[in-house]
Amino acid sequence: DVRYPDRVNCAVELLTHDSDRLCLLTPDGEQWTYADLQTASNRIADLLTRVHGLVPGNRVLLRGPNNPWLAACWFAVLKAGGVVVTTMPLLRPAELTAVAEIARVDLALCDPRFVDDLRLARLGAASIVTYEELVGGADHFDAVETSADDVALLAFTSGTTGQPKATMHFHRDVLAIADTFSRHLVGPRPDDIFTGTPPLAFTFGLGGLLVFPLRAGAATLLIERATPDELADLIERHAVTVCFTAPTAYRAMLRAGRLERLRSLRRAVSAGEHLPASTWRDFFAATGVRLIDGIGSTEMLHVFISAADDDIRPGATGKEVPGYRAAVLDDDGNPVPPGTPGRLAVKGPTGCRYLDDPRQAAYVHNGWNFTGDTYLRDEDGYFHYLARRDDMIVSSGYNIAGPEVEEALVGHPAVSECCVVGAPDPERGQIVKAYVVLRDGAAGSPALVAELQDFAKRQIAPYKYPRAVEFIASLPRTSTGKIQRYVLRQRSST
Ligand code: 3SK
Repeated sequence: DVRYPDRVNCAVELLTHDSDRLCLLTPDGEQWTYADLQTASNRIADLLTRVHGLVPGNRVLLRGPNNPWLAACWFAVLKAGGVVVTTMPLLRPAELTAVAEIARVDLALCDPRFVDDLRLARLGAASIVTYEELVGGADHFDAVETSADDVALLAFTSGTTGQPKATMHFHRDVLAIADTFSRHLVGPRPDDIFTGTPPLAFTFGLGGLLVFPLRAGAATLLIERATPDELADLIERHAVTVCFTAPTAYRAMLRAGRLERLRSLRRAVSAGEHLPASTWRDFFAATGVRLIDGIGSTEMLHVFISAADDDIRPGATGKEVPGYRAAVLDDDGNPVPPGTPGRLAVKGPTGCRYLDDPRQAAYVHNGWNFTGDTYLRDEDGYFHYLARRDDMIVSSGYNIAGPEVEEALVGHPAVSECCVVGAPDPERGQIVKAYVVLRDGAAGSPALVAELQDFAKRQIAPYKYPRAVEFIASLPRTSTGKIQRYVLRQRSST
């Protein structure tokens, strides 16, 4: 049930558990109980209101890596009735300026190790308070009785186009993502230990590493930074049971080997990018864990199509998460027959509300949120990802989904990862071009290009094979790890 009382503060709801249960863990062995987090966030909320003049509705920028301090500040701002604007730790001054201007922030709380770039940003009248300065607050704080429809978060998306937008999410939305996707697909238990790599500033990480574990009274290991190999070590050392990360990290863990380190995992969620069937199968064969794929978006706050356990069909994203409806529509907004590609549209308890941004009209119409993805729904009701709408390549009249070609190429032993885009071509309009990152030890050569082209032709219709292949050192990514296809599209057209 995703109906909540008119007055609800999600921070209060998430912290209402046995006070001596373990709540936050760190790789260094710090352990915070629910009582510790309650007290730390009360102290900060008290200081924010008493010393820094925060009033309900004020917007507070948070900057720091995933750790208990960031979590305590997140809860403090919400308890004080403020709006949290969590930023990616990797953002540089110009990007922080854009966030502060769009969100019109009133105050910034910052990890002292990350304050230099924030000081170089233009924050208007907002002052910066570092965690070290957050001392002397009272242990007790009466949380503001916010309305369920008060804005709790401004989450930023730069999408894959580089143009930042703020999305507004209410207190009830924060609870709804836990009571839909997490409850029905992840099924957390109070004795679970969660971990993963996405920053709390990315709503995939916020849900998976803070909201979902705490809604269930479970614990979460907050990691500031870890390579996939280090993540596997931490999973073993802390007997982690639920992991949230991206397909790239699951593939890297497979390559790193020693998969017995993942023995404690009972759930592993993959999102942020399409999960190829080959990655799902390889991970299952090596660990016995069935990856839970899902599509979510910052606009929808979290995952709205997914599948778990026996419902999983590798390669398909899944079905609607209980509470959500999804459809595949044509350009006039009519449903297309099963098996036909179209625009993915979704509605549910959460939805897109851009802050002061005309792009709202393009995202939401007739109550449907148009995510910008091209999908098809099969006869059994499973949704299959084809491409982002602007990733469809039209070559000699054929529609080709870049990710399908990528999926074919990543199965080659020399390929670590790749991105396929359309490159302008005078004869065909566009040709399929693959940017390929090779595995350590493999070397790019004309012979390897020909081999990759043949390899692709053996798996997908030959007209989809990459007529051009370029080897590159790494793929350009956003701070949330999504491939910036537009950068490669631009590169391929120059
Ligand atoms: O943007 C995404 O890919 C995403 C996936 C899952 C949950 C939340 C988000 C923002």
